[in-house]
Amino acid sequence: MDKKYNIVLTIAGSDSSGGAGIQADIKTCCALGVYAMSVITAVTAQNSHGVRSVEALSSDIVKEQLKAVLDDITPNAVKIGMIPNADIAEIIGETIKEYELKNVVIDPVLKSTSGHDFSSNETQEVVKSLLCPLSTLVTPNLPEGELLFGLSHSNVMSYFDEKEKYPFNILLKGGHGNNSDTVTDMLLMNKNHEPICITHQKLSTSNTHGTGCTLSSAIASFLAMGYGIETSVNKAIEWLKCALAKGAEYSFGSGYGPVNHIFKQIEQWKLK
Ligand code: PXL
Repeated sequence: MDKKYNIVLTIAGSDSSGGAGIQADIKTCCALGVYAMSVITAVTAQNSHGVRSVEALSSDIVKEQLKAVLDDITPNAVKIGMIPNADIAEIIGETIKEYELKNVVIDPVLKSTSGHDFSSNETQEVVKSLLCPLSTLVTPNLPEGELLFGLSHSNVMSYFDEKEKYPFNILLKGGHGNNSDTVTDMLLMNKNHEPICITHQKLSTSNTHGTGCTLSSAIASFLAMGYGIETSVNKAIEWLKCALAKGAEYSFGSGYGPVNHIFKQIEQWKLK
């Protein structure tokens, strides 16, 4: 028995419709051949139209889940998604320190694709001051980058001018940008002096539910395999582009459908 899985621990909320949150994370890890462990922070009731309600799990059960897995199994990477309150954010921060977790990717989930608010100012403060400095990469979209860090496409250089303010790497995702044809994601790395720009064609689809969760867990999966940050980001974007293109072919519910996490499996087994 000398084989070892590449393991990602996802710490996130549950999406009953299966396209985002912990379900998207687990599907992504499985599709990329990585073993997924999951610590659930909150449960949402939602469908393709939006979030009907959210209930945070107690801090105690979140802590118990984290302790149970980490006392026994060391993940190769960690993805952090929905954090429903500041207490849970603090528990996650203490856990990263105590277990010296590596390759931590934080997707600062502030709103769902359908516009539901997931985070309070108090939680955002803990995410910014405690969690981000403990992470390998933070993956805000443009509204999150602006709100959390005051960063936008036009002032990204302030990341490099004030590095002491940002002791972590950021992938500023451009999907909410104004350009109708292309999307530019910017990778801001502490070791560099300028952004690495990744520009790709914008895909016309409303099946975008769970895009952010899927990208961050794909990055965590590639980090878990041992790739560096830049390679992991590039590979994850390439894979997400396929999952989005393949997801665009499907109708699912009557609102925002999910990306297609299982396109490879459907192809491989020639499923109908
Ligand atoms: O995509 C953000 C997100 C994260 N986590 C959960 C969600 C969503 C969006 O709906 O439901 C649980």
